[in-house]
Parts: sequence; C-alpha cells; structure tokens
Amino acid sequence: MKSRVLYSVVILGLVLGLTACQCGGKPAVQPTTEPEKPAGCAPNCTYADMTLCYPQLGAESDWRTANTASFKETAEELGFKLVFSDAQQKQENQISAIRACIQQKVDVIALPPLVEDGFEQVLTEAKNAGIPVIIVDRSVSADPDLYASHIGSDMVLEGERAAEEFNKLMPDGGAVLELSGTTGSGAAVGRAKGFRNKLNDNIEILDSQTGNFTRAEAKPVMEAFLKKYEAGTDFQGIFIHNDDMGIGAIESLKAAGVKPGDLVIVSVDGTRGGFQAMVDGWFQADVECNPLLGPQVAEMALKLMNGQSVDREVLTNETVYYPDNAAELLPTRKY
Ligand code: GYE
Repeated sequence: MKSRVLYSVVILGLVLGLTACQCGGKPAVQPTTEPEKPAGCAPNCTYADMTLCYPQLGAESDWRTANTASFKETAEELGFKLVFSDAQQKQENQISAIRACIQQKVDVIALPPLVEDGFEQVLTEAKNAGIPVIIVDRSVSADPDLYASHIGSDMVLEGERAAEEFNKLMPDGGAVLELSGTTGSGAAVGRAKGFRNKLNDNIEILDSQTGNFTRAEAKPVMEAFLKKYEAGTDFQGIFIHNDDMGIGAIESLKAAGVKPGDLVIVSVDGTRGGFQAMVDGWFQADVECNPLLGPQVAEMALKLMNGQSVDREVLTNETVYYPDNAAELLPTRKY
C-alpha cells in the first residue's frame, strides 16, 4: 500500500513536472522538427514587407534610450513596421510582449533579453510558429537551436578590458568595489566574469552589489558602501558596470566628500554622461558598449525573411575611451 501511494505521488509529480515545471530549463512545449520557412515574399522580400517585433526590456539607462532610438529611426529610414514595447525591467512583461507578437504573426522577433534564464518556453513557441528570433544585446542561456542568431557586445571582453585598466592604474595592487548591473543579465554576468578573468592577483574585489543599471538604484548602494568602507583606505577603486550607475555613484561620492581622482573609477558604455565624467576627472576610463544595433538587426531580419543564411553570432567591434581626448570627442557622441 505504502509503495503504491509513493508510486502515485511520483507519477503525479512527473505529470505536474512535465506540464507546469520549467525548472530544469527544458521548455514544456517541445520544438517541432519543421525547418524554418522563409516568408511568402521570399526571395524578394523588401523592408516594405517586414514587420519586426522589438520587445524592449526597459528604459533604465542612456544606453537603453539610444538603443530604442536606433530601432525606431532604422524602421523609419528603411520603411519597415516596428512593433515596439517596453517591459519596464520585468521579464514577465517581456514574455507577454513576445507572445503578443507571435499572435500578431510578425515576420521576425528581435529580443534584447532582460536576463539570461527563463526564455526557453517562449522561444520554443516562436519557433513552433515559424517566426525567427534574433537575440539582441544581452545573451540568453536557452538552446541556440531556438534562435537564429545573437547580435551584440562581447560582455566578457568588456569586463576584461575594465580589469586591464585597473591593472595599469593600480600597479601596486589594492582593493576595489564592484557596482554591478542587473542580476542574472548577460551584461552583468559577462562583465563580472571578464573582470575576474583578467584582474591582477594583487587587486582584491572587496565587495560587489547590484545597482540594476540605473542611476537611482546605484546611489543608495554607493552610500551603503561608503558607510561600510573608507574611500582611499579600505578601497582605492570602483568598477561600475554602466555609466548611469557611475553618475549615480558620483553623486553619492560627492555627498560624502570624495573628490574626483581620489579613486580609480572605470565604467562601461561610453555615453555622453560617461564622457562628461571623464572630462570632470571622475572616470579614468570608459569601456565602450555600442547600443546602435538597429541597422544590423534590420538587415539580418530581412535576410531571414528571404531564407538566406546568417551568422550565428555577430559581435560588435568596440574600444576603450580615456579622459585625455574625452572633451574633444564629447560633442561627436551620438548617445
Ligand atoms: O551597458 C547598460 C544597459 O545590456 C549592454 O544595459 C546593455 C546594458 C548597458 O542598461 O547601460
């Protein structure tokens, strides 16, 4: 009797697990084996035939604002229809927006995923509906068979570049704080990893907290750091995962009486705000991350509609900016 009860519980558990649980990362809906079909207009589809869905993840930073503008401007210039939405940094909103696009039968979905995990199910739904997906900007952990390509920055390389700046600027070692991006996002995970890959052994990461890529959330995190640790004594540098958080952190540093140049601060993005922070003497380097991805994504989306093959991964070519020519470059910055 006991074993029969146990058996039923196991069966029930399996059934529930198969229908409801996505905890193992496996989608509940399995992908069909049908190959992706080109659009009806293929091989002669033009931008006028294209509806591209862009379920944006939020509006948390100047980088994101520039990224949104890039897609909107590209749609207008090339003449395709853009279905745009803003998930306000909530994955469930992003997933609903993707589902709405699938229902609308858009031609291509370009997805900038908020976080890496949890998109298997909805990507499977898109695949089963025959809608190709281009992952844009941050990466996903889902099986690459569920999407056509990834276009974006090499976040690990960005973290490595930041570490190299600290190695140069703190040759005798010391301690740094890390103000990281959205927990679980490809950008934060990659930058943290790259930073640890290349940071010299004589530089300790004293503490690491998330500021969710926003100015508003970075400010109290920096304040809390400054209550816990003495600037210049307990730590000599701060690695900040984006310029917006850097600007928030500067406000907290100023309020605590820390002066520009007292600390080594390296940030990521290369926005106008970041350039201004270099001009003002707060950032010693700014690792570029380019948000202007609209044209590349549109071009690839059209290729997919026409049934042409595309590269599985397209990484943006980027650099590091420094204070010495920041004032000169600032007026030329597009974001
Ligand atoms: O660095 C940050 C934004 O995913 C690369 O997201 C992007 C990051 C960018 O909020 O400013």
